[in-house]
Amino acid sequence: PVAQTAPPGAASGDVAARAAVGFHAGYGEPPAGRWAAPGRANLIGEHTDYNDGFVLPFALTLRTVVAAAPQPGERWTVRSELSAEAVEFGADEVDEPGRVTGWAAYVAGVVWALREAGYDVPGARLAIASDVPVGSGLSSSAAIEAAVLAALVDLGGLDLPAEKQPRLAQRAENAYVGAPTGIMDQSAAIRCREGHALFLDCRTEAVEHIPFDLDAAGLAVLVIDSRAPHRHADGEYASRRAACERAASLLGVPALRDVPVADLDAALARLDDDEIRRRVRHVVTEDQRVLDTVDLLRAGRVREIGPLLTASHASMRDDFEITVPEIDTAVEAALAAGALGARMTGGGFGGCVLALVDADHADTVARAVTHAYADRNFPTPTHVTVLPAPGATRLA
Ligand code: GAF
Repeated sequence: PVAQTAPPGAASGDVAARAAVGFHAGYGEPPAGRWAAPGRANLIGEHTDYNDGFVLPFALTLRTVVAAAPQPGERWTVRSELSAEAVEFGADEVDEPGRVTGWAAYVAGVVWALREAGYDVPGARLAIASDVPVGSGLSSSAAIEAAVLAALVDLGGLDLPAEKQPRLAQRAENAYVGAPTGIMDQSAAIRCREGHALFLDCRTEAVEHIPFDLDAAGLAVLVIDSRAPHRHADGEYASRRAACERAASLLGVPALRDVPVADLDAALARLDDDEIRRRVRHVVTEDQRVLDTVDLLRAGRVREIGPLLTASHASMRDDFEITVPEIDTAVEAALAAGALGARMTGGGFGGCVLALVDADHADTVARAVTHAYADRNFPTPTHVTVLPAPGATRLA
C-alpha cells in the first residue's frame, strides 16, 4: 500500500527531529528525552463512548512529539512549532482552570489533572512538534495530552500505568480545556497497538487489541480530509451528548449502552419525541455495529466490514445528524468509485472520512472524491493512506 505521508501544510522534516531541534533552539540545551503520541481514526463506533458503549479506533502514524527536560521548582515552560512565543506557568496559574488558554491549555490541563489526582508533577521544559493536522477530527488534542502525560510520568517517575492514563487525560480535556468529550481519543492515543484496532468498552475500560491486517487482505484505508470548516461543532457535540443523557434518564437506564438492540423498538415506543428517538436509534445500533465489526475482524473477514462502515455513516447522517454536505459527498463518491465501505470518522460537522478500499484502487477512489468536490465547488480535499500504528511511547 501507499506509504502514509504528512498532510499538506505540515512542517517538513521528521517530527521527532523537529521536536528536538525546537527544544535546543528554545532552551539552549538538548532535551532529556522525547515522547510521541499518535492521532487516531475511528474505524467504527461514533458518539458511543460517552454513552458507556463500544468504540474501535486505531492510531495513525501521524504523531505529536514532545521533547522535554526537568526544570527546578513547580514551573512549566512550553514551546510549540506553531507559535513563536513560549508559554510559562507555575502552580498558581495551573491550579485555576482558565488561566492558561489556547494550545498551551492542553499541556496545563495535564499538569493540573495530575496534581489534582495527587501526583508530585516535576517542573519541566517542553517543546512540541506535530504531524497531526489540527481541526481535522484526527484528535490532535488527545495526541498532545498523551505525549505530555507520557513525558511527565517518565520524568517524575510517577506511578501511573498506561491503562489509568486515558481518564486523566480526558479529565484535562473536560475540566481544564472545557470540552465535554468521552474517553475514546485519549484511549486511542495511549493504548493502541501497531497492526491492531483498539476494541474498547468505554464503561469498564477493558480493551482487546483486534488484528487489523490491511496488507494481508490486500486492502487500504484511505483517510480523506473533507476540509469542511467545523460548523458549531462544540455546541452541537454538547447538545448530542445532552440529548443522549436525557434519553437514558427517560428510559430509566444508567446510559444508552444499557438498551439492548433487541429491545430497541420497545424503547423507541416509550419516547414521544422523534428527534430523541433518532438519537437513541443511532447510539444503540452503532454499538451493535461495533460488536459485529469486531466479530468479523476476529474471524479475519476484513473485506466484509465495509457495509457496516457505510451503515454507520447513514446512521450518523440521518439519525444523529452530525454530517455536512462535504462529508456526505466524499462518502458517496468513494462508494460509487468502488470503496468497500466509507464513513465519517470522529465527532462530526467536518473532519475526515475513511474509506476501506482495495489497495490497488486507492488512487482511483481518491481521484473520484476530488472530482466530486470539484463538481460542487468545494475546496480540494486531501487524503492519506493509513496503517494502524502504536500508541504513546518514549522514543529512543
Ligand atoms: C470526539 C470526542 F472527543 C470523542 O470522545 C468521541 O465522542 C467522538 O468525538 C465521537 O465518537 O472525537
